[in-house]
Amino acid sequence: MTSPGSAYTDLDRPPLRRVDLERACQGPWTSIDLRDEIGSTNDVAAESARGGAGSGLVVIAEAQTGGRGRLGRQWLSPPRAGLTVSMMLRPTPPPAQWPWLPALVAVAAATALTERTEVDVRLKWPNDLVVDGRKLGGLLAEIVADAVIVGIGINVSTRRAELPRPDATSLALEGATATDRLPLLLALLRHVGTDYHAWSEAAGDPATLLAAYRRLCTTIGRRVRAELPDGSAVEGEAVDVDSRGHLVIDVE
Ligand code: BT5
Repeated sequence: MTSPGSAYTDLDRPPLRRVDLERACQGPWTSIDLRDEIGSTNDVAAESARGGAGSGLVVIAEAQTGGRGRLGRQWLSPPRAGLTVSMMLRPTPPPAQWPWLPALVAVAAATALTERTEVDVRLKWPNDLVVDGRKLGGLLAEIVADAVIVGIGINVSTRRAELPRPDATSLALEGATATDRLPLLLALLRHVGTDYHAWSEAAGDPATLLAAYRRLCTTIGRRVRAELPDGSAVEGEAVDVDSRGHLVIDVE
């Protein structure tokens, strides 16, 4: 008989256990789907959404064979080295406010990870988790069948040689005081749950969220180069993230 992670060989990377995750089912979280190896947690969550699953499903994979980034890019992570999680929500605020959800999850994730690991996790616009400019995690949000799916990948015990780019990092590499995935995952879901509740109560008004996002966003104040949809590019200083979530660049 096999169960998720039963054949693991790396003692630094124990599997998550279904029984420990049951306590995550509170607030908006209604069910947890823990898988050993799948293509992409976002795809499994999307399939459930299309099948009519209720709001609050969390899909977690120990390994992904087709982890996706944005714009057709890949997300790569060795089995159990990180957290690869998708949250499926059917928000009550109007759909015009739904694009705020990835920012909400990014803020909650940075807050939860910093609280648990003492690593100063910040955001790079739009939704990368970074430590001193190095990429620790990323988010991929999609709207499927009246549901928002926010997927997040976080490097936890990933070693330098396992990372796909020199400017990527993991909590272990940044000297985290804790690298147990279970408490990190529970803290992440708790923070997202609390912030989601507040945002829903505010009918999707992003004011509180935007203030927290601005505090955590290291892109503001930096020189940036932005590629525009028409193929051109602009350079300048990023001065703000506005109330639509757009990065404001001073090109003077
Ligand atoms: C992202 O895309 O950063 C979003 C990543 C979302 C992954 C999660 S895992 C759970 C859920 N299920 C999925 O299938 N996806 C989500 P983007 O900004 O496009 O960045 C992708 C780029 O980051 C790649 O082209 C690589 O250069 C780099 N990259 C890939 N894996 C990485 C890793 N583990 N750590 C840091 N950088 C990585």
